[in-house]
Amino acid sequence: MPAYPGRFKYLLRQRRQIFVAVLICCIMALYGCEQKKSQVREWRFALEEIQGGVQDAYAQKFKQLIEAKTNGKTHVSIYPYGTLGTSDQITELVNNGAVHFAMASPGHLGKLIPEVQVFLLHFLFSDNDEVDKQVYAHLQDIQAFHSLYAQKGLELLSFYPEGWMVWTTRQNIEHPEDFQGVKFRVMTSPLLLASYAAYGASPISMPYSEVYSGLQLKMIDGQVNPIFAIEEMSFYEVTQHMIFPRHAQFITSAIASKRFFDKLSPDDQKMIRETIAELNGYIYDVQEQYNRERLERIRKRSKIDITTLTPAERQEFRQRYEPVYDTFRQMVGPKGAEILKTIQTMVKTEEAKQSSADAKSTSDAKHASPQFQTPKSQT
Ligand code: 6CS
Repeated sequence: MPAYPGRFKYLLRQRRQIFVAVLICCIMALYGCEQKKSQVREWRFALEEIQGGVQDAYAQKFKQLIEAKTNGKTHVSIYPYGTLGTSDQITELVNNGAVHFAMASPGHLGKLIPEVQVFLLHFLFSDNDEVDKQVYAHLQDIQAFHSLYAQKGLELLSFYPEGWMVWTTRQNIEHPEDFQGVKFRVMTSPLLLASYAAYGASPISMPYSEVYSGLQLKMIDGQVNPIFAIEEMSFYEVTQHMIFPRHAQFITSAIASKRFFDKLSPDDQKMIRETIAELNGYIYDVQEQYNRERLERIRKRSKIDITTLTPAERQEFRQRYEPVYDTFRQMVGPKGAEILKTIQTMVKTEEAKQSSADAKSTSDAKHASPQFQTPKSQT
Protein backbone atom coordinates (compact mmCIF):
# COMPACT_ATOMS: atom_id res chain seq x y z
CA MET A 1 0.00 0.00 0.00
CA PRO A 2 2.61 2.64 0.93
CA ALA A 3 4.10 2.12 -2.54
CA TYR A 4 0.95 3.37 -4.21
CA PRO A 5 0.97 6.97 -2.94
CA GLY A 6 4.67 7.22 -3.91
CA ARG A 7 4.07 5.81 -7.40
CA PHE A 8 0.99 7.99 -7.75
CA LYS A 9 3.00 11.08 -6.84
CA TYR A 10 5.72 10.01 -9.30
CA LEU A 11 3.21 9.54 -12.10
CA LEU A 12 1.59 12.84 -11.21
CA ARG A 13 4.96 14.61 -11.27
CA GLN A 14 5.78 12.99 -14.58
CA ARG A 15 2.45 14.05 -16.08
CA ARG A 16 2.92 17.59 -14.77
CA GLN A 17 6.37 17.70 -16.37
CA ILE A 18 4.94 16.48 -19.69
CA PHE A 19 2.11 19.02 -19.44
CA VAL A 20 4.57 21.84 -18.68
CA ALA A 21 6.82 20.74 -21.57
CA VAL A 22 3.86 20.67 -23.99
CA LEU A 23 2.70 24.04 -22.73
CA ILE A 24 6.17 25.52 -23.23
CA CYS A 25 6.27 24.05 -26.74
CA CYS A 26 2.87 25.57 -27.52
CA ILE A 27 3.91 28.94 -26.17
CA MET A 28 7.14 28.81 -28.14
CA ALA A 29 5.32 27.77 -31.30
CA LEU A 30 2.82 30.59 -30.86
CA TYR A 31 5.62 33.00 -30.07
CA GLY A 32 7.46 31.79 -33.16
CA CYS A 33 4.39 32.35 -35.31
CA GLU A 34 3.88 35.80 -33.83
CA GLN A 35 7.54 36.58 -34.42
CA LYS A 36 7.19 35.48 -38.03
CA LYS A 37 3.96 37.41 -38.40
CA SER A 38 5.47 40.56 -36.94
CA GLN A 39 8.45 40.27 -39.26
CA VAL A 40 6.19 40.66 -42.31
CA ARG A 41 3.23 42.98 -41.85
CA GLU A 42 0.41 43.15 -44.36
CA TRP A 43 -1.02 46.41 -45.66
CA ARG A 44 -4.27 46.03 -47.62
CA PHE A 45 -4.92 48.43 -50.52
CA ALA A 46 -8.41 48.49 -52.10
CA LEU A 47 -9.23 49.89 -55.53
CA GLU A 48 -12.37 51.24 -57.16
CA GLU A 49 -11.15 50.01 -60.54
CA ILE A 50 -10.30 46.63 -62.04
CA GLN A 51 -6.81 45.25 -62.57
CA GLY A 52 -4.93 47.10 -65.31
CA GLY A 53 -6.53 50.49 -64.64
CA VAL A 54 -4.91 53.75 -63.52
CA GLN A 55 -5.62 53.07 -59.82
CA ASP A 56 -4.03 49.65 -60.18
CA ALA A 57 -0.88 51.20 -61.70
CA TYR A 58 -0.74 53.58 -58.74
CA ALA A 59 -1.17 50.81 -56.16
CA GLN A 60 1.34 48.52 -57.91
CA LYS A 61 3.97 51.25 -57.84
CA PHE A 62 3.16 52.02 -54.20
CA LYS A 63 3.55 48.31 -53.38
CA GLN A 64 6.86 48.09 -55.21
CA LEU A 65 8.29 51.17 -53.47
CA ILE A 66 7.05 50.31 -49.98
CA GLU A 67 8.18 46.69 -50.13
CA ALA A 68 11.63 47.79 -51.31
CA LYS A 69 11.94 50.57 -48.72
CA THR A 70 11.06 48.17 -45.88
CA ASN A 71 13.28 45.36 -47.22
CA GLY A 72 10.29 43.07 -47.65
CA LYS A 73 9.10 43.57 -44.07
CA THR A 74 5.85 45.01 -45.43
CA HIS A 75 3.65 43.12 -47.84
CA VAL A 76 1.13 45.25 -49.73
CA SER A 77 -1.90 43.25 -50.90
CA ILE A 78 -3.94 44.90 -53.65
CA TYR A 79 -7.70 44.32 -53.88
CA PRO A 80 -9.07 45.37 -57.28
CA TYR A 81 -12.69 46.44 -57.82
CA GLY A 82 -15.05 43.54 -57.44
CA THR A 83 -13.18 41.82 -54.62
CA LEU A 84 -14.37 43.98 -51.72
CA GLY A 85 -17.53 45.78 -52.83
CA THR A 86 -18.66 49.15 -54.15
CA SER A 87 -16.75 52.42 -53.63
CA ASP A 88 -18.95 53.24 -50.63
CA GLN A 89 -18.28 49.86 -49.04
CA ILE A 90 -14.53 50.25 -49.60
CA THR A 91 -14.56 53.65 -47.86
CA GLU A 92 -16.42 52.06 -44.93
CA LEU A 93 -13.75 49.34 -44.68
CA VAL A 94 -11.04 52.00 -44.62
CA ASN A 95 -12.89 53.92 -41.96
CA ASN A 96 -13.06 50.90 -39.64
CA GLY A 97 -9.47 49.87 -40.34
CA ALA A 98 -10.14 46.53 -42.07
CA VAL A 99 -8.51 48.01 -45.18
CA HIS A 100 -5.44 50.19 -44.71
CA PHE A 101 -5.26 52.09 -48.02
CA ALA A 102 -7.76 52.79 -50.81
CA MET A 103 -8.84 55.12 -53.56
CA ALA A 104 -11.90 57.24 -52.85
CA SER A 105 -13.28 59.15 -55.82
CA PRO A 106 -15.22 62.38 -55.16
CA GLY A 107 -17.91 61.07 -57.52
CA HIS A 108 -18.89 58.70 -54.71
CA LEU A 109 -17.17 60.19 -51.65
CA GLY A 110 -19.13 63.43 -52.09
CA LYS A 111 -22.03 61.86 -50.18
CA LEU A 112 -19.80 61.60 -47.10
CA ILE A 113 -17.63 64.70 -47.64
CA PRO A 114 -19.75 67.18 -49.66
CA GLU A 115 -16.88 69.67 -50.12
CA VAL A 116 -14.88 67.17 -52.19
CA GLN A 117 -17.54 67.53 -54.89
CA VAL A 118 -15.68 70.65 -55.97
CA PHE A 119 -13.76 68.30 -58.30
CA LEU A 120 -17.00 67.33 -59.99
CA LEU A 121 -17.72 70.88 -61.14
CA HIS A 122 -17.57 71.33 -64.89
CA PHE A 123 -15.18 73.87 -66.42
CA LEU A 124 -13.25 74.23 -63.16
CA PHE A 125 -9.79 73.53 -64.58
CA SER A 126 -7.91 75.27 -67.37
CA ASP A 127 -8.06 74.32 -71.04
CA ASN A 128 -4.28 74.29 -70.88
CA ASP A 129 -2.95 70.86 -69.80
CA GLU A 130 0.34 72.32 -68.53
CA VAL A 131 -1.55 74.65 -66.21
CA ASP A 132 -3.71 71.81 -64.94
CA LYS A 133 -0.73 69.56 -64.35
CA GLN A 134 0.73 72.16 -61.98
CA VAL A 135 -2.59 72.63 -60.22
CA TYR A 136 -3.16 68.87 -59.74
CA ALA A 137 0.28 68.54 -58.16
CA HIS A 138 -0.75 70.93 -55.36
CA LEU A 139 -4.33 69.92 -54.62
CA GLN A 140 -3.33 67.96 -51.51
CA ASP A 141 -1.74 71.14 -50.12
CA ILE A 142 -5.25 72.50 -49.49
CA GLN A 143 -5.29 71.94 -45.73
CA ALA A 144 -9.07 72.17 -45.34
CA PHE A 145 -9.41 68.81 -47.11
CA HIS A 146 -7.21 67.05 -44.55
CA SER A 147 -9.45 67.93 -41.61
CA LEU A 148 -12.60 67.10 -43.60
CA TYR A 149 -11.24 63.63 -44.38
CA ALA A 150 -9.98 63.17 -40.81
CA GLN A 151 -13.47 63.86 -39.43
CA LYS A 152 -14.63 60.81 -41.39
CA GLY A 153 -11.80 58.58 -40.15
CA LEU A 154 -9.82 58.94 -43.36
CA GLU A 155 -6.24 60.12 -43.82
CA LEU A 156 -5.96 62.06 -47.08
CA LEU A 157 -2.70 61.16 -48.82
CA SER A 158 -3.07 62.64 -52.27
CA PHE A 159 -5.32 63.84 -55.08
CA TYR A 160 -4.43 62.89 -58.62
CA PRO A 161 -6.03 62.98 -62.10
CA GLU A 162 -7.09 59.96 -64.17
CA GLY A 163 -8.00 61.78 -67.38
CA TRP A 164 -10.60 63.99 -69.04
CA MET A 165 -14.17 62.77 -68.71
CA VAL A 166 -15.76 61.54 -71.94
CA TRP A 167 -19.47 60.92 -72.61
CA THR A 168 -20.56 57.71 -74.31
CA THR A 169 -24.17 57.73 -75.43
CA ARG A 170 -26.74 56.13 -77.70
CA GLN A 171 -27.34 59.42 -79.56
CA ASN A 172 -24.85 62.13 -80.36
CA ILE A 173 -24.62 65.15 -78.07
CA GLU A 174 -23.27 68.43 -79.38
CA HIS A 175 -25.53 70.96 -77.64
CA PRO A 176 -27.12 71.04 -74.18
CA GLU A 177 -30.57 70.48 -75.79
CA ASP A 178 -29.36 67.09 -77.06
CA PHE A 179 -29.33 65.92 -73.44
CA GLN A 180 -33.11 66.40 -73.16
CA GLY A 181 -34.59 63.20 -71.71
CA VAL A 182 -31.31 61.26 -71.92
CA LYS A 183 -31.08 58.77 -69.03
CA PHE A 184 -27.51 59.47 -68.09
CA ARG A 185 -25.57 57.43 -65.53
CA VAL A 186 -23.43 59.37 -63.08
CA MET A 187 -21.53 58.36 -59.94
CA THR A 188 -23.45 58.62 -56.70
CA SER A 189 -22.57 62.14 -55.43
CA PRO A 190 -25.57 64.52 -55.48
CA LEU A 191 -23.78 67.33 -57.32
CA LEU A 192 -23.51 65.10 -60.38
CA LEU A 193 -27.29 64.76 -60.52
CA ALA A 194 -27.62 68.57 -60.39
CA SER A 195 -24.91 68.93 -63.05
CA TYR A 196 -26.56 66.82 -65.73
CA ALA A 197 -30.06 68.00 -64.80
CA ALA A 198 -28.77 71.51 -65.68
CA TYR A 199 -28.22 70.33 -69.27
CA GLY A 200 -31.72 68.83 -69.37
CA ALA A 201 -30.71 65.19 -68.95
CA SER A 202 -32.40 62.68 -66.63
CA PRO A 203 -29.39 61.68 -64.53
CA ILE A 204 -29.36 58.39 -62.63
CA SER A 205 -26.81 57.39 -59.95
CA MET A 206 -25.57 53.83 -59.91
CA PRO A 207 -22.47 51.87 -58.88
CA TYR A 208 -19.71 51.33 -61.43
CA SER A 209 -20.34 47.60 -61.67
CA GLU A 210 -23.90 48.10 -62.94
CA VAL A 211 -23.14 50.50 -65.80
CA TYR A 212 -22.41 47.96 -68.55
CA SER A 213 -25.60 45.98 -67.97
CA GLY A 214 -27.55 49.24 -67.49
CA LEU A 215 -26.49 50.33 -70.98
CA GLN A 216 -27.02 46.89 -72.48
CA LEU A 217 -30.52 46.60 -71.03
CA LYS A 218 -31.28 50.20 -72.06
CA MET A 219 -32.00 51.26 -68.49
CA ILE A 220 -29.62 54.13 -69.22
CA ASP A 221 -28.72 55.89 -72.49
CA GLY A 222 -25.24 57.09 -71.62
CA GLN A 223 -22.52 57.51 -69.05
CA VAL A 224 -19.37 59.51 -68.38
CA ASN A 225 -15.85 58.28 -67.57
CA PRO A 226 -12.23 58.69 -68.68
CA ILE A 227 -11.19 56.83 -71.87
CA PHE A 228 -9.18 54.10 -70.14
CA ALA A 229 -12.25 53.15 -68.06
CA ILE A 230 -14.55 53.20 -71.10
CA GLU A 231 -12.18 50.72 -72.71
CA GLU A 232 -11.52 48.37 -69.79
CA MET A 233 -15.18 48.27 -68.73
CA SER A 234 -16.23 47.80 -72.41
CA PHE A 235 -18.75 50.66 -72.28
CA TYR A 236 -17.85 51.43 -75.91
CA GLU A 237 -19.45 48.12 -76.90
CA VAL A 238 -22.87 49.20 -75.67
CA THR A 239 -22.93 52.87 -76.76
CA GLN A 240 -22.69 54.38 -80.23
CA HIS A 241 -21.14 57.81 -79.65
CA MET A 242 -18.11 59.01 -77.79
CA ILE A 243 -18.10 62.75 -77.12
CA PHE A 244 -15.10 64.76 -75.93
CA PRO A 245 -16.32 67.93 -74.17
CA ARG A 246 -13.20 68.55 -71.98
CA HIS A 247 -15.56 69.74 -69.28
CA ALA A 248 -14.14 67.89 -66.27
CA GLN A 249 -11.17 65.87 -65.16
CA PHE A 250 -11.58 62.62 -63.22
CA ILE A 251 -9.85 63.40 -59.92
CA THR A 252 -9.51 60.78 -57.24
CA SER A 253 -8.03 60.66 -53.76
CA ALA A 254 -5.60 58.15 -52.28
CA ILE A 255 -6.50 57.59 -48.65
CA ALA A 256 -5.43 55.60 -45.59
CA SER A 257 -7.39 54.45 -42.60
CA LYS A 258 -6.89 57.11 -39.95
CA ARG A 259 -6.97 54.68 -37.03
CA PHE A 260 -4.28 52.60 -38.78
CA PHE A 261 -2.18 55.58 -39.88
CA ASP A 262 -2.21 57.28 -36.47
CA LYS A 263 -0.77 54.14 -34.86
CA LEU A 264 2.18 53.93 -37.26
CA SER A 265 5.59 55.15 -36.15
CA PRO A 266 6.59 58.66 -37.30
CA ASP A 267 9.20 56.98 -39.57
CA ASP A 268 6.56 54.84 -41.27
CA GLN A 269 4.26 57.82 -41.71
CA LYS A 270 7.13 59.78 -43.24
CA MET A 271 7.97 56.87 -45.55
CA ILE A 272 4.36 56.67 -46.75
CA ARG A 273 4.11 60.41 -47.38
CA GLU A 274 7.42 60.41 -49.27
CA THR A 275 6.30 57.45 -51.37
CA ILE A 276 3.00 59.16 -52.19
CA ALA A 277 4.89 62.30 -53.21
CA GLU A 278 7.07 60.20 -55.56
CA LEU A 279 3.92 58.84 -57.22
CA ASN A 280 2.57 62.21 -58.34
CA GLY A 281 4.59 62.62 -61.52
CA TYR A 282 4.49 58.88 -62.24
CA ILE A 283 0.71 58.60 -62.21
CA TYR A 284 0.22 61.71 -64.34
CA ASP A 285 2.27 60.10 -67.10
CA VAL A 286 0.52 56.73 -66.69
CA GLN A 287 -2.97 58.18 -67.08
CA GLU A 288 -1.88 60.12 -70.18
CA GLN A 289 -0.41 56.98 -71.70
CA TYR A 290 -3.37 54.72 -70.81
CA ASN A 291 -5.93 57.19 -72.15
CA ARG A 292 -3.99 57.68 -75.39
CA GLU A 293 -3.35 53.98 -76.02
CA ARG A 294 -6.83 52.84 -75.15
CA LEU A 295 -8.48 55.35 -77.44
CA GLU A 296 -6.52 53.70 -80.23
CA ARG A 297 -7.71 50.29 -79.04
CA ILE A 298 -11.35 51.47 -79.04
CA ARG A 299 -10.94 52.88 -82.55
CA LYS A 300 -9.53 49.57 -83.77
CA ARG A 301 -12.10 47.38 -82.09
CA SER A 302 -15.29 49.32 -82.77
CA LYS A 303 -17.05 51.67 -85.14
CA ILE A 304 -17.99 54.08 -82.38
CA ASP A 305 -18.54 57.62 -83.64
CA ILE A 306 -16.15 60.15 -82.06
CA THR A 307 -17.04 63.82 -81.67
CA THR A 308 -14.88 66.57 -80.20
CA LEU A 309 -16.93 69.59 -79.22
CA THR A 310 -15.92 72.86 -80.84
CA PRO A 311 -15.05 75.88 -78.65
CA ALA A 312 -18.45 77.37 -79.50
CA GLU A 313 -20.26 74.18 -78.48
CA ARG A 314 -18.30 73.98 -75.25
CA GLN A 315 -19.27 77.57 -74.58
CA GLU A 316 -22.96 76.60 -74.78
CA PHE A 317 -22.41 73.95 -72.11
CA ARG A 318 -20.33 76.31 -70.01
CA GLN A 319 -23.11 78.93 -70.04
CA ARG A 320 -25.79 76.38 -69.21
CA TYR A 321 -23.64 75.12 -66.34
CA GLU A 322 -23.05 78.47 -64.60
CA PRO A 323 -25.94 78.19 -62.06
CA VAL A 324 -24.55 74.86 -60.83
CA TYR A 325 -21.69 76.77 -59.18
CA ASP A 326 -24.31 78.37 -56.90
CA THR A 327 -25.94 74.99 -56.34
CA PHE A 328 -22.53 73.72 -55.23
CA ARG A 329 -22.03 76.64 -52.80
CA GLN A 330 -25.46 76.06 -51.29
CA MET A 331 -24.84 72.34 -51.04
CA VAL A 332 -21.50 72.60 -49.26
CA GLY A 333 -21.58 75.86 -47.27
CA PRO A 334 -18.76 78.34 -46.59
CA LYS A 335 -15.90 75.84 -46.22
CA GLY A 336 -16.62 74.31 -49.63
CA ALA A 337 -17.04 77.77 -51.18
CA GLU A 338 -13.64 78.73 -49.77
CA ILE A 339 -12.05 75.60 -51.26
CA LEU A 340 -13.60 76.42 -54.63
CA LYS A 341 -12.14 79.94 -54.47
CA THR A 342 -8.71 78.50 -53.60
CA ILE A 343 -8.75 76.17 -56.62
CA GLN A 344 -9.97 78.92 -58.96
CA THR A 345 -7.11 81.12 -57.71
CA MET A 346 -4.61 78.30 -58.22
CA VAL A 347 -5.81 77.90 -61.82
CA LYS A 348 -5.63 81.65 -62.51
CA THR A 349 -2.16 81.95 -60.96
CA GLU A 350 -0.84 79.04 -63.01
CA GLU A 351 -2.44 80.41 -66.18
CA ALA A 352 -0.72 83.75 -65.60
CA LYS A 353 2.62 82.01 -64.97
CA GLN A 354 2.17 79.90 -68.08
CA SER A 355 1.31 82.81 -70.35
CA SER A 356 4.29 84.85 -69.13
CA ALA A 357 6.53 81.79 -69.68
CA ASP A 358 5.04 81.42 -73.18
CA ALA A 359 5.59 85.11 -73.90
CA LYS A 360 9.19 84.86 -72.71
CA SER A 361 9.95 81.82 -74.82
CA THR A 362 8.41 83.52 -77.90
CA SER A 363 10.54 86.60 -77.35
CA ASP A 364 13.64 84.46 -76.65
CA ALA A 365 13.00 82.56 -79.87
CA LYS A 366 12.69 85.82 -81.80
CA HIS A 367 16.01 87.07 -80.47
CA ALA A 368 17.73 83.74 -80.89
CA SER A 369 16.75 83.25 -84.54
CA PRO A 370 16.68 86.61 -86.34
CA GLN A 371 16.55 84.82 -89.69
CA PHE A 372 12.89 83.93 -88.94
CA GLN A 373 11.90 87.56 -88.33
CA THR A 374 9.76 89.20 -90.99
CA PRO A 375 11.97 91.60 -92.99
CA LYS A 376 10.97 95.24 -92.23
CA SER A 377 10.28 95.92 -95.90
CA GLN A 378 7.47 93.37 -95.89
CA THR A 379 5.63 94.69 -92.84
O1 6CS B 1 -17.65 55.63 -62.72
C1 6CS B 1 -17.25 55.16 -61.66
O2 6CS B 1 -18.02 54.87 -60.74
C2 6CS B 1 -15.77 54.84 -61.50
N1 6CS B 1 -14.98 55.39 -62.55
C3 6CS B 1 -13.67 55.34 -62.48
C4 6CS B 1 -12.83 55.72 -63.64
N2 6CS B 1 -13.04 55.01 -61.37
C5 6CS B 1 -13.72 54.64 -60.14
C6 6CS B 1 -15.19 55.06 -60.16
O3 6CS B 1 -15.89 54.37 -59.19
